[in-house]
Amino acid sequence: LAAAVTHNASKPDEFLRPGDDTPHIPDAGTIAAPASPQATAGTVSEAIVSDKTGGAATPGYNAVGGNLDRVRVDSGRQALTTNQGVAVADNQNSLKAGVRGPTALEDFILREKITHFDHERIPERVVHARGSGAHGYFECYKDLSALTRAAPFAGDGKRTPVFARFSTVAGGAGSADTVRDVRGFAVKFYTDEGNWDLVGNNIPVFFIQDAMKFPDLVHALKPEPHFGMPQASSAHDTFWDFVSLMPESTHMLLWQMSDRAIPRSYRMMQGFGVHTFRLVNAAGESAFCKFHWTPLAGTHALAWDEAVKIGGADPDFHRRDLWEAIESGHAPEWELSLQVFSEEQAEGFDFDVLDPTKLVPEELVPLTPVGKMVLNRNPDNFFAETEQIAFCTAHIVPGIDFSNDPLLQGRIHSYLDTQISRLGGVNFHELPINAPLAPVHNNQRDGMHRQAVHRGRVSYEPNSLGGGCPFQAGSAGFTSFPQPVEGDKVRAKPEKFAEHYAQARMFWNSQSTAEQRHIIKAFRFELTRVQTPAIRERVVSLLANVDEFLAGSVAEGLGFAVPDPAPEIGPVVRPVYAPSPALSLTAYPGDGSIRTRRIAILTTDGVDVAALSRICDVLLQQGAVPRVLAPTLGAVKGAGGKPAGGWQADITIEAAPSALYDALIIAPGEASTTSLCENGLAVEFVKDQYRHCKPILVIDTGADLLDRAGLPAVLPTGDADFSLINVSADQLDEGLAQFIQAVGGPRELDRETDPPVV
Ligand code: HDE
Repeated sequence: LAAAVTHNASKPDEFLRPGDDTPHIPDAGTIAAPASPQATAGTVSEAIVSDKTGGAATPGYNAVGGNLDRVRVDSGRQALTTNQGVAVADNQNSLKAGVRGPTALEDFILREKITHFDHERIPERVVHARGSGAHGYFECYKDLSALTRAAPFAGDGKRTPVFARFSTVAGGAGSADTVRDVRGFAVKFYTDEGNWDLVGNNIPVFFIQDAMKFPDLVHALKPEPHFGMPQASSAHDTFWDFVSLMPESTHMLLWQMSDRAIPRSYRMMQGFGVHTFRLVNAAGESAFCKFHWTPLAGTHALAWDEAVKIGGADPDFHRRDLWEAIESGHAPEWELSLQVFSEEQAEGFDFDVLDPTKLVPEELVPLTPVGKMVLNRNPDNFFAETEQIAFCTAHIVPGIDFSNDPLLQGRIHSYLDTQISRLGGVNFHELPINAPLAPVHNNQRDGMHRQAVHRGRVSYEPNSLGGGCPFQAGSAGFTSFPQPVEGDKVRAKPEKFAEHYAQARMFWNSQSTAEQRHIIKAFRFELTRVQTPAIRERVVSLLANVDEFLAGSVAEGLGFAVPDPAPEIGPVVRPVYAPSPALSLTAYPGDGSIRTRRIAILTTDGVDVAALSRICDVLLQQGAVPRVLAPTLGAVKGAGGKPAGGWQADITIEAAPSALYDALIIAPGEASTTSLCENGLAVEFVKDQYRHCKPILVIDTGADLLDRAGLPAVLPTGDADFSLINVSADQLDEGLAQFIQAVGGPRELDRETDPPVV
């Protein structure tokens, strides 16, 4: 026995114990070079490869990076240790009584390792469990001190570090990104006067008017309790049962059934603070305010069929997209705008600004751009940062204050409370990602996982033994806006809360024809999944109060006649709104650039190598991400089977289906096209690109694949299809120019028919 456990350097093979001789520092290993020549010039794949070399984020890249520096751990050239810092000689074998004997209880190394592992998971967020985040900064355009004393707005060009987290609502932490759902849009500002969290969504209104109903809403939305299905989906009976009995949900339902709920990217969606907030200046004057984030990349959505297919092909689609955009240097940006209005103005509106199921139309109060957010650094560690970040609507700073919106009032409580079980105690604010950059001094003490080492004997105030410190900040500190309050203590709602359909109708009337089509189809899909006929009918009875055509189309798709409109509770004054163009996704096309857009280039042996090189060069110049797809990995050969100058497939057609790309180019080459025409996956690829209304460029012989896929030459309307570009070999550059314009513009939604012809 003694011989077996004693280290014997002269018999290295007796027991397999790597590293038990001298400390062994392994090589970093060879990291595969990017597959194709085009991948060497600043593309996403290159950025990811270089990231794998373990390069640490540049210290000081933004201020919060500095804050995290003190806790960053890089284990390069370091020996493995226990959590007590004791070097571990053998990380392969547990301590045994004889090589074939039982494991010794004294093996503190094994026990520490397994115990830690057993407790690696923490509860996921009860909602918004699935999310992705990044660091960056907010830059204020102009000093806004006349309006608010909030630190981020306190100077021209002032920068405040931020961490933003985007999320779905319903699904668990491991669910797919592209499900139909509202998206969370939460931003933590590490201001020099403390942390301010703007915890919003990508839709400006909400399902319910009062916090009292939130647990009911979430219970109805989450997987049904008896069998735990469905995951990450609202298409089931309990959700629709609940909302069909809550007419105040109708406005939000229209947004949720719109393309907003299947964004192309987190980088391409708006964000909204939803509630009415207050801004307060140094003189104590206050105005109401709504917060809007607008993506500079424009607002873009997926097609539903595409979103479903991406869910299978790459459930991390949005997470990967955000990560890759930042790694490749294309930092996403959003402009922050305010809608500022006085209390007197608010009283004149025909809706109540405290009602979170209503928005303030831009026609009533225009948007004022005040700054921009740039997300330029990925987290070092998903768990430490994205998972442990704790947003809280109660985190406000001097210059920002709450309104009496009853939903917001409930949120102020919930977010701090939920962290106590999620993050294991009251000291979650000390986790590096949550710690403010502003100094923290108070008399709160102890509790689980306390990090701060408070010195001195004083932990109370007032005190004389500590010189009265920490002292009250007086007017320099946070002071609640002294809003006069009167009235009986009641459980009730203000009168204007009773009207539920006017803004839903405004939203509907503001949508493009294609957007309306998508809303109808989304209702049809969701309600088809509902098993209880009475619930389907009740939902349509809500829609009957919004628009006849909408209700009629949904009812027709479900196979019943439009029921009577849902009855009103009491007499209601219904305002009439003109369409508001800002409510359509088409209002924010972006700058027309194709930066970060993923372009599939279908090839196989026999491809025209010169054309392939030209295509990739042009796309890379535009900042796009071209990917060479072929039936198998390995070298792609040119005409006559000649080696094609180092061209390799980046990925196979089988491993990366059509839905993962924004656009398609079928590379020319006679033999290549003939072989692709025989490949069902390639044909399917082309069909899906067409069905999802994405640009397709075919050059020369590539056109055969269009015929094989049965794509119509013109749109169902009879008009030319600008996004289906078919050019001869000598028109390659003209074809590429038109293709780039099509990729940077909106999708060709006129291709859509119901059901699809392709
Ligand atoms: Fe949340 N919400 N919520 N919510 N919410 C949470 O907090 C809650 C609401 C939103 O990336 C939870 O830390 C109540 C509206 C986002 O970490 C929880 C009510 C809006 C995130 C919670 C609402 C949101 C959350 C779960 C009604 C848009 C994710 C875990 C009274 C303006 C933040 C957590 C992140 C997360 C409660 C309604 C947005 C339980 C009680 C309205 C973006 O505290």
